[in-house]
Amino acid sequence: MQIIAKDNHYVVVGLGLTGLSCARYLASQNIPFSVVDSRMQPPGLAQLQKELPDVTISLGAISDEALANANELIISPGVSLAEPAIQRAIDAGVAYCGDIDLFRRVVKAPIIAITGSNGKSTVTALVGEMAIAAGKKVAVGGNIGVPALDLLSEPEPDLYVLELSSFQLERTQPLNAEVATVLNISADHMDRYSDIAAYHRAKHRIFFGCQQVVVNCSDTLSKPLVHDEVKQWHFGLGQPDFKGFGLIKEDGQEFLAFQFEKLMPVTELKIVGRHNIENALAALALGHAAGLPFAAMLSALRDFSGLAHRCQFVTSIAGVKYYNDSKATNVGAALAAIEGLEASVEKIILIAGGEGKGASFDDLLAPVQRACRAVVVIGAEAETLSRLLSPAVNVVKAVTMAEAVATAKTLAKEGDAVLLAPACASFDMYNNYQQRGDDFCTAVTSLKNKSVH
Ligand code: UMA
Ligand code: ADP
Repeated sequence: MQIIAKDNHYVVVGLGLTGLSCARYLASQNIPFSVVDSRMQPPGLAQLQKELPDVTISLGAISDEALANANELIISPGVSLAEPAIQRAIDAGVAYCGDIDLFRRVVKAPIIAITGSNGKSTVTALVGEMAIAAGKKVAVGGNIGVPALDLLSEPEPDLYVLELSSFQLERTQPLNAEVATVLNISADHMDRYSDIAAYHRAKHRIFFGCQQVVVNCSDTLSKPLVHDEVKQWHFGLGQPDFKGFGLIKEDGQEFLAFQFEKLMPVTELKIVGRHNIENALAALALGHAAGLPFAAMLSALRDFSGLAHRCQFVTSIAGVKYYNDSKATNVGAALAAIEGLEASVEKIILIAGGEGKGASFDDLLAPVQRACRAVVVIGAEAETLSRLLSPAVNVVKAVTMAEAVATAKTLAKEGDAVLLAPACASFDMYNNYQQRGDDFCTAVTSLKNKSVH
């Protein structure tokens, strides 16, 4: 493909949440643009036609012609840069970026930027709550759900807290964040990256141009390569040292701590599991780097009861607790949920399965053998999970979530927990993880109603 002339207009690729936010932003700046999406019915279509009826929209297979004359492509995170038409346009010299670049070009307030394989949303939400408790005007968004461009406002807030995915970061130019972190790295999105090194490279782009970094001292893959003048803070579950956030143990009690100072007993946290203690420490480190006072941060930590679909307690039926961890969309997250719960219950009945994203499930085997009484498998990876886990534990297949929950109930004994932690994406059965979690909660509630009557 030969580029002959640019016609000074932008092409927004993808018409989901991000595409819609880009369209609104470009329209507000009177910048000419068109929109393409490979789907015939992209989710943002009706809204865009309602808000901006004059915009040209091309749906279905993305053509070279639709991209060729663009001044710049603004590519949504769900669209791979390896998509053939995109790749051909890039090879032909068409400039491209993501919504985060458009955002970065116009904002002046400091950004706290958060990525990692797991814990991003929890830490992002926590830092946002900490900033509010400190009396700051804060805008929280990105991969957590509100596209960055929808955060723009006049006057600007004091602070932005952005959750960023590898998909967003892989196409973002230097972000120049005030504070940046990669919370942890474990395999995810292996259907999109050639290997873990490529995924790691995408994540670490978050550090480009940052002033301060927060490092997980127990995850070497989270450590950035940055200049000496970049301030470094760290967090981990061990005893903290200089510039570190960690745990101090005293008289059988654990305290969140900064350097050599105890901050608050761990028992005052409402969020459960060791992974959430790490999340609390990461949030403290990020907030401290951004200048938030400890009193406000600790008050926010005490109040924070966690986000829906993350180790969310649903209800108890006949002495069995039901937990919705639908957001455990990879193996690392499912492991954290199992490990976070196992100490407080007899045994776990795990509901797992869905779309595997090319990951290996091998790391599940030992923890499942140790902590689970049985596993109910669902979705596209049901057979693979069954083959792996059935030598170690009772595995039962179910077709629907209602069947999975009913089966789990028959397998559970008093004192157990039924845990939905699929270790997979939801797209084989649902639109998203929220819908899957809601389906689980509905099935649990209706079982409870039946067992009461
Ligand atoms: N798609 C097509 N053709 C297109 C455009 C998109 O088939 O032309 C498909 C993609 O392959 C993808 C889906 O549509 O499966 C959505 O893609 P999108 O880029 O339109 O997504 P948005 O609606 O803009 O939502 C995105 C993030 N989604 C993804 O990165 C897949 C949302 O994160 C994020 O909240 C939102 O921007 C606002 O920033 C969701 C997510 O699943 C929660 N993120 C992944 C994760 O957390 O693991 C990275
Ligand atoms: P993300 O936004 O990165 O998906 P969330 O905060 O939404 O992370 O948590 C998703 C799931 O990941 C949780 O339900 C839990 O199972 C797991 N998880 C959360 N924090 C951590 C952590 N620090 N380490 C490992 N797993 C975690």
